[in-house]
Amino acid sequence: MSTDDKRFYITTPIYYVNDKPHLGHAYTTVVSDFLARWHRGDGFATYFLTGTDEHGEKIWEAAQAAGVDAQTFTDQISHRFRDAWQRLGVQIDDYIRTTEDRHKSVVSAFWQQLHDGGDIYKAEYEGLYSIGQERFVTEKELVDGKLPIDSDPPVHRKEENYFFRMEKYRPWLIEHIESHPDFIHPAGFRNEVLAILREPIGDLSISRPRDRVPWGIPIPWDKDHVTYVWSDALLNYISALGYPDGDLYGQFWPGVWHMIGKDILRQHAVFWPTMLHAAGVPVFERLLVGGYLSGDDGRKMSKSFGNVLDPFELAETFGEDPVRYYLLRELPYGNDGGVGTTGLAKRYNADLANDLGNLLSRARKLILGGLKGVLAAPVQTDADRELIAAGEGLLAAMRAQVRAVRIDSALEEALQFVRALNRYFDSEEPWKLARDPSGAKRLGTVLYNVVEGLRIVATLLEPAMPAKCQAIRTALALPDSDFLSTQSWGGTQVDTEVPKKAEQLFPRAQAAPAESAAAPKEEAVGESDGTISIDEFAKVQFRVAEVTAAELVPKTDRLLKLTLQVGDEERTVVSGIAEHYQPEDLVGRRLVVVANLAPAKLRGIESRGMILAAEDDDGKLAVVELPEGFTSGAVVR
Ligand code: ME8
Repeated sequence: MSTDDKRFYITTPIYYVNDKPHLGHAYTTVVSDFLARWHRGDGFATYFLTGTDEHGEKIWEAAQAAGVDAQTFTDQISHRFRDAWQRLGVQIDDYIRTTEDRHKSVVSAFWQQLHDGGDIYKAEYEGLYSIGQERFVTEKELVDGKLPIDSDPPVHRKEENYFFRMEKYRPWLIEHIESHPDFIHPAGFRNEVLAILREPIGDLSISRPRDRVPWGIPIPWDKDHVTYVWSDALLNYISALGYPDGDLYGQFWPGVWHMIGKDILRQHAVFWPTMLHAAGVPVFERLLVGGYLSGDDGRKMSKSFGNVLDPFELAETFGEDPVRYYLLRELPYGNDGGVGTTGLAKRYNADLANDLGNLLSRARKLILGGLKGVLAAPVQTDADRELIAAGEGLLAAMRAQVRAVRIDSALEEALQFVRALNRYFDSEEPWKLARDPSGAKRLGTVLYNVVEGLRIVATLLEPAMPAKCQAIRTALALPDSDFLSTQSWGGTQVDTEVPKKAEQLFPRAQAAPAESAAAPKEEAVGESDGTISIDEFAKVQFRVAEVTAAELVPKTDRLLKLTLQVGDEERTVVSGIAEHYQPEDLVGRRLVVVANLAPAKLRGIESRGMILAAEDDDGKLAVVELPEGFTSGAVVR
């Protein structure tokens, strides 16, 4: 990508169609989709390519095992990948399949050119071959007789192949990597490639005998051979643009970011640039190497280990945007990391249900209750400046992280701003302003600012969660806005009328008891109609508790630590009622406590029980109280 002319081309690996899409494939695709959407939003002419890799021995064998012809087989699986990306809200510009004519003709012409230029020769090859990785391997790479990534050992092969004089370009490649520090990212992988290049890399076998592997693109000067799958697949990145003279090629090559997993580093960092250079084609701008997602057994998520998570199922359970958010937020790009439904539910509840979803619903409640649903003109004060500056600076902060491919940090910037909005909301106490006739002007300002902050968040989080951000706008009657509009506070129309009803955007997810059973649900109910039996009710013990001491939990705005006398027993309960009561007002009151609730730690304090309180639609809250004369400890039935 060139920053001066703002063009951005981004690609994923083209996936093998011997496997159905799993969360590992989804990871690279969602990261790429995020980057494409981000750059599109940030004013770049953007082109996003993905697709499927459909030739070679592995696919041929898989089709045979499935008992169908190879083309039918590849058609089916290629569609599954396409459907998965659609289900995850991935917005692609083109979907390349290596069995398409537009691709095959580029592959033939490309190798013919290298052949004509003297860079191809024929020789006998003898060695060990990994069918899983579709490449020859050396003894040095094997652990217990096989590649660690493979389930089967390599096979012995002796055959005639055509070779590309790759070794000849090794000095050039070293020089190119050394003089382009951003060419391979993160730096650890750049160093790994430089280490590979310190020793001879040999020449690259680019063909297979047709009688052994019939499923490939014919070598144009020798029809008894077909292209090796990698000498076919890598060219997708230019064939899709109409290389050598298509308009898209002229517009987008070579300003491309290739997103890959570390399993295919050597092919992209060594084979691909030397191929391009030999053909006189400028090399790609950046290679961005992602780590592995591991399954619940700690190993790389892959079909051969049987530890994959299905993106369709996850999207069904959590919705596609929470899955996207989780993949983008959880791991720094380039690192390995474990993923699962427990982690997803946790991340979802913390960032989306608690921080973002609650803020939206609290703001809506007060706008509907305190402002009759219509936003008023703000009168900003010094107390608002810090929030405004943070909002106006969010685009620049996120952009810096995205350009450095720290997507997790970019999202964290947005979430920090959401947390700042929550703190602002809590410290301004708009629910009190709503009860005070002289507070109307301030109430209007505070709620305007919260909505404006949410507008900025919904604009800049859109590349991560396109559908949910649209739903936030719908819930607040906000129009679509572009990235640049977030740099000046005030994009929200003053007379905006907020709709009375809106879907609950991020209902809390139940923590997954097992890796698969998580579901974002509202409060759990006993039967489908919400009733519970007398026996179930009888399990809950309500008791009268007298408040003997109360204090604000340090560094929170909402939590009070209450010391309660329940009969002879003293206990501590942490309760989220600080917005509604001064601690000293509670001392001496007799409240109702759920006495047999399992203890929970809140902000490091063990809370034993829960206080009953009523909350109405305007956010008004009152504790349930007993008149004087009731002794503490009395049972409530
Ligand atoms: O290699 N964690 O296709 P492929 C993270 N056809 N990413 C993962 C992953 C995991 N557990 N599992 C898969 C091929 N991926 C070739 C590519 S490109 C010209 C040809 C992702 O179906 C990751 O991006 O085996 C990895 O590089 C890619 O899927 C491999 O997909």
